[in-house]
Amino acid sequence: MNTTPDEPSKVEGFDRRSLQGVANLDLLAEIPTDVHEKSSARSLKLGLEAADSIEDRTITTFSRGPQPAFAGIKTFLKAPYCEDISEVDQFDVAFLGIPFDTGTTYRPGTRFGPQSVRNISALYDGYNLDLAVDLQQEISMCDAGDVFVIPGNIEKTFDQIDKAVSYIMQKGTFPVIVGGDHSIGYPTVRGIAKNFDGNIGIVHFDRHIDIMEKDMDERMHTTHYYHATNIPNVRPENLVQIGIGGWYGARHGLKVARERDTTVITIGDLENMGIDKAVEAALEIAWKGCDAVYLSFDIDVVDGGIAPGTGSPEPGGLIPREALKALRQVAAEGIIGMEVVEISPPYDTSESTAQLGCRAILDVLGTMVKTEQIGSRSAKGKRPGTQGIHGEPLGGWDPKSILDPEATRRG
Ligand SMILES: [Mn+2]
Repeated sequence: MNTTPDEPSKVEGFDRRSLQGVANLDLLAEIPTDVHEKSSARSLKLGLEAADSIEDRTITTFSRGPQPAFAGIKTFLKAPYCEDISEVDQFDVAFLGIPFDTGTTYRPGTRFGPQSVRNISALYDGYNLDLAVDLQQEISMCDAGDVFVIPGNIEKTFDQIDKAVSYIMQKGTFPVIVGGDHSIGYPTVRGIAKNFDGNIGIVHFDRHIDIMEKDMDERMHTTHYYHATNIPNVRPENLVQIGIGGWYGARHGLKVARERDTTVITIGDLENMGIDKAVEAALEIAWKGCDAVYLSFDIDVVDGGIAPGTGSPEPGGLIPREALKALRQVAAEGIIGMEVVEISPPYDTSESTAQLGCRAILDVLGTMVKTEQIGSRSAKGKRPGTQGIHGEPLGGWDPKSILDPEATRRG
């Protein structure tokens, strides 16, 4: 091809300027860079000027910013560690780890999930061409660390998780929760629902239906949606379960789903309807009579060959491109919180499973920025004194857009 870019194309109907990639290059150029510049200045102040032989004088002696990606102390996206949890309200978004795997019924190891997601997140600097967003520039985010779980006691751990999630909700910060096995899916919803005045729907991606009352006599990672849909403002008719199927899953769980009439969308349904349409239908059901939707993403909804680092892998699941697209579609409608569960690093030999969990979070946050739900594009404006991903002051998000902290406490 000897054509220059702006000559008309010989490909019928093709206009180079209509490419998302080309258009987004321009959009990204419009996003300011002042937060990056402040971050660089802060690194220089804290990390000592580099040795004389270094030509790039933004480099420091001690790594104090996002670079090198493989260096430094790994919080999620190298966001500031919110060690004093009372300061979590200074951030739009809080990453919260729940290192708990006592609810596991097969392979353990998800207690190391939050740390593995933090570790691989260092690869990313928060900007994205597909969505034309720059998380570092456009949202303030902290890593709230981990919940103090009680490995020998599921019920006490549930109370700890409920209290932690409630606290972050009451502070008005958007929670990004990383497990842990999926048993945490009950207390996460409990913590959110009791702080929300209105009904909450759930969009649940998983290969497993997870709706038995008990498994092996306890509330294991196969039971959370039985208990979550007993919460008065979390109704089973607004639970949509996407990707369910395969050969692992107790029949009595299916009986509960039938009795409660939850909506089950199999991989076959996704194939038949097409993912866009199936997710559109899922959102209609999840939102019906609700004021908010919670997103639960079990990494095992992705094919076990691509995401092997998980507790109960299953072949025949989604490919990452499909899963991420579906997640973006759910996020675009608005969500009150999200969780990513079932990443088990001991089985995750290439970190691909943790990376996919990290991408799920980035794609959801990027979509929320793009749709002006959070961050500096949000109509709610900036809150002074908040901090950007690498510790610089940045704008904020008015949580009252979806949450009234004074709302009636339930349950
Ligand atoms: Mn599962």
